Amino acid sequence: YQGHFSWDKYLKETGATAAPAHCFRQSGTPPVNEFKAGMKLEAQDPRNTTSTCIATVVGLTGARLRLRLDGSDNKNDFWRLVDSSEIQPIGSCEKNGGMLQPPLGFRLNASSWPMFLLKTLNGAEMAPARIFHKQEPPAPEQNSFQVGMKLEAVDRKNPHFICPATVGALRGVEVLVTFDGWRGAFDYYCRYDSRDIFPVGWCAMTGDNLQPPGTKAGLPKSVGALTDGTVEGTAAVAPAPGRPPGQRGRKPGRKKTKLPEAWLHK
Ligand code: MLZ
Repeated sequence: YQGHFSWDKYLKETGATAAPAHCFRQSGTPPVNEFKAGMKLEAQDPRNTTSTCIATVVGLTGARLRLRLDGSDNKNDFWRLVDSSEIQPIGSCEKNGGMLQPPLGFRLNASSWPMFLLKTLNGAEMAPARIFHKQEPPAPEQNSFQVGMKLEAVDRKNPHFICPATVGALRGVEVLVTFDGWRGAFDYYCRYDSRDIFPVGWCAMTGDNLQPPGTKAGLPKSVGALTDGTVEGTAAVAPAPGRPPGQRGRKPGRKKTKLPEAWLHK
């Protein structure tokens, strides 16, 4: 048994500081998650953000919902915070004069959408309005991140993962999120008020699952010395030819890297 990743030990080991909570557009106490698997709601289609669709909660992870658009396949699930403004109770779209749309990639003929909509809503368990959060937390007034600060961030290529990250650069209202131990393969710029970034300790508070850092590079020297030789060489990092960019990284089935003892609490 490896134990699990400890921010406390990792921050000490790396000599880094956590970005303060006021930098983030997140609530101080995580929003209550009273959703249940199977509940239906309205969500913006992530692939076509002007359209509002019916979604089903197919999973719950901390303060997030795993959503699947009705009429879509199971390859395009997406995750939303329960206090996201992109989810609404069923009926909201119509109330605002809008019309529910089929998801991009609707698996039936477009002409069957009205009947599909009727059927999918018939007898459905609709998430009650009271479990939605009235408002998203307000955006902080300005970008107060600093290069080197640690945070937790959604890996946008693997959005079910929240991972330890470091502010790599600042660019006006944007922050470069660099994932610890992955040599840039998953890094992205986002606005400082993105809902995809969280203060250190967020996952521990919400009960979401925080991934451990990768072990590919950027290890503090003292930590490198503690590894047992199972850390992969840098040669494994370049995207293998023919593998799509979203699937870089460890080949399936390859031996898992052991995390340095210094990051774990037992
Ligand atoms: N399947 C991938 C997941 C990497 C996730 C990295 N997150 C920053 C791998 O193991 O390579």
